[in-house]
Formats: sequence, structure tokens, C-alpha cells
Amino acid sequence: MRYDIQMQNLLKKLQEEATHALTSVKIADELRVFEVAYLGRKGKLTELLKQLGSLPIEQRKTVGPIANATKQSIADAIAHRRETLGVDGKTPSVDVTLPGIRPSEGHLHLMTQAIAEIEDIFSRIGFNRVRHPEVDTDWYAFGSLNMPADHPARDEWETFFVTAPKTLQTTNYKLQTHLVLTPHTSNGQVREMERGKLPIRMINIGKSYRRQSDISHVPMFHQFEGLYIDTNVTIAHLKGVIEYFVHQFFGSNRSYRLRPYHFQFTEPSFEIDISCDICAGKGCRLCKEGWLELGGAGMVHPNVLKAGKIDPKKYSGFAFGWGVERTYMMKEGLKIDDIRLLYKNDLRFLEQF
Ligand code: FA5
Repeated sequence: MRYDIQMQNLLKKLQEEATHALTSVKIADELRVFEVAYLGRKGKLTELLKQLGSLPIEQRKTVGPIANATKQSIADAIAHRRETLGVDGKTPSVDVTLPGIRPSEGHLHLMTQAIAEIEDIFSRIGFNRVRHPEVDTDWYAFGSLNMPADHPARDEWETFFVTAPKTLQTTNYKLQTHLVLTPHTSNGQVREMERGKLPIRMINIGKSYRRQSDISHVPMFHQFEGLYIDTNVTIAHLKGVIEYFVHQFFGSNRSYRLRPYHFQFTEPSFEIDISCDICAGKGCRLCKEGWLELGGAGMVHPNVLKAGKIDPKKYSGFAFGWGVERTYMMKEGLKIDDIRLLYKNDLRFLEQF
């Protein structure tokens, strides 16, 4: 066979081989090795080209341009590969022996942590976590709680009303044209009674909504609602449970107080305050006078028991509803002096916990 034809075949083969080998090149280092292996001083193509000099002049004239085209084509293929790999050929490759970059680790939101702790504390004295709707009818949010349609006490809950879907709209008082974003978790009281299982020891933790926003109010917050219904339940039981919770959550040295108050659905009623941890009881921007209100409580009103089909002559009970956010803020040493911080989603704040 003539040398020039043989040479042409070799060039063709080399180009095919290079094109194929290039597809398995995945990183910059491999590409550099590949380039040296074909186009380097002792590379496969360079070695072949060196043999060109031994061909007769006429044959060199034919093979020369083919050899140049092969070289160019391999060089172009390398350049193209470099582009697709996104490397400039100069960037140092990844050193797999260097220590890795640790991905930042998240944690549950502070309110999720607080809810889990609250649930756990109450479960230890037999209160079962339950869930009731966070969008509910006027009946469960107000009517069933001894608040007739025109009762002024409703104004204390700055309620968001939403139009009920057509399928729920009826003239029945319980299912009106409006639904509410529950302004408190007390809507779960009569719903729980309607399950028909006595005694009741529930802890209903969920979202509540009110048209409020300032240092101690947010439009969406959480409450935990306790309800205990049995025979012979007294105010002493209520006080005992509140004290148990305060000691578990805040420690046994923390001061709290029950203040007489009025709720339509409990009688007698109280509000519970905790000594403010921001100012150590001196009075500050958040608490004003050294105590922060955490929630309300009282003995379940007979009309509420009746709404839940429970005989008030046989059964009695207590209920309480506290804000999760404020309760958490008052944990010793946290010094969260504005409730809105909890929902700003500022990682500089959240990562401290
Ligand atoms: C009630 O909501 C009553 N349902 C509590 C209750 C339940 C009384 C059972 C008797 C028996 P009040 O409106 O005071 O009560 O709210 C209770 C707590 O929810 C407040 O003390 C506060 O901790 C929290 N809270 C109320 N509104 C907001 C708000 N906008 N942002 C954050 N927390 C709030």
C-alpha cells in the first residue's frame, strides 16, 4: 500500500478514536491529560505528523492538508468540550482531600418547638392533644360560647370574617353565610363536647387570627386551649393545673397571678399573668407594669355545657386558653421583647435558638 494512503487511514482512525475518547472526559484535569495525549510534543497526532517528513514530496502535498485538518478538528473538539464543561482550562480542579463545606443546618421554628413542649407537659397529666378547625362557623367561635349574635363581648375578638362556600350557606344558625378565621381556640370546646366522650381532658393547640399587630400582638398566633370536664371539677383543680404548667414551663421559682376577669363562657373567670422576664418585674415597653398577660381561664359556663349536650347539674369543668407566642417569649433568659420578631423570618434572630 502507498504510504500516503496508509497515512490517511491512520489519521482518519486517530480522529475517530479521539472523538470517541473525548466523550468520556468529565473534568478539567482529564481534558488536560487528553490534550497532551493527542496534541502534546509526544502526543499521538504529533508522532504521526513527524512521519510526514519521510514521504515523497508529491504524497506530502496530499497528506499535509489532511493532517492539518485532523489536528485542527481535534483542537476544536477539545475547545468545545472545555466550553461544555464550563472550565477555562486554567482553573485548578477540585481537591477532594480538602475539608467539605458543611451545609447549614436548620431547626424547627420556635413556635413548633414551643408547641411540642406544651403538648408534652400536658400529656404527662393526661391531657390529649386534639385539633379543631381553624376556620369555623360563627356558632362554634361565638354562639356556642354563650355569646348571642348581638352580644358586645364579640367585639373583643377582632375577628376576620370570610364568606362561606355556597354549599355551607343555610338559614340554620350554626351554618351561616359567614365563617370566621377562629379568633381563639375556644371554638374547640363545644366541638369536643359533641364527641360525646366523658370525661374530657383535651389540649387543643392551633392557630388563631385577629386584626391586631403591635409589640404584643400579631394577626396570626397560636393558642393552647385546655378543657377538663368531669364530675366534681372545682376551681382548685384549675389552679393546680395552671401551677403545674407554670412550674414545668418556667421553673418552680417563677411568679404568676390569677386576676379576676370576665369571659362570657366561663364563670368565674380569670386572666393569668406571669412576672415579666424582660424587665424582671420592673415594668417595660412590652409588659408595662411588670406582669405579662398570657391567657384566660375559668369554670365552664353552664350554657356552654348545655350547648355541648352535657348536663350542668351532673358535670362541671374548667377551661383555659393561652397564647403560645407570649408564653414562649417569657421563658427565662430568652429576652424576646417584641412578638413580631417571631415571624420576621430573620435568620440572624432565629439562628440564636
Ligand atoms: C381568649 O382568647 C379566651 N378564649 C381564653 C379563654 C379560654 C378564657 C378558655 C376562658 C376559658 P384572650 O382574648 O385574652 O382570651 O386571649 C388569650 C391569650 O391569647 C392572650 O392572653 C394572649 O396571650 C394571646 N393573644 C390574644 N391575641 C393575640 C394576638 N393578636 N397576638 C398574640 N397573642 C395573642
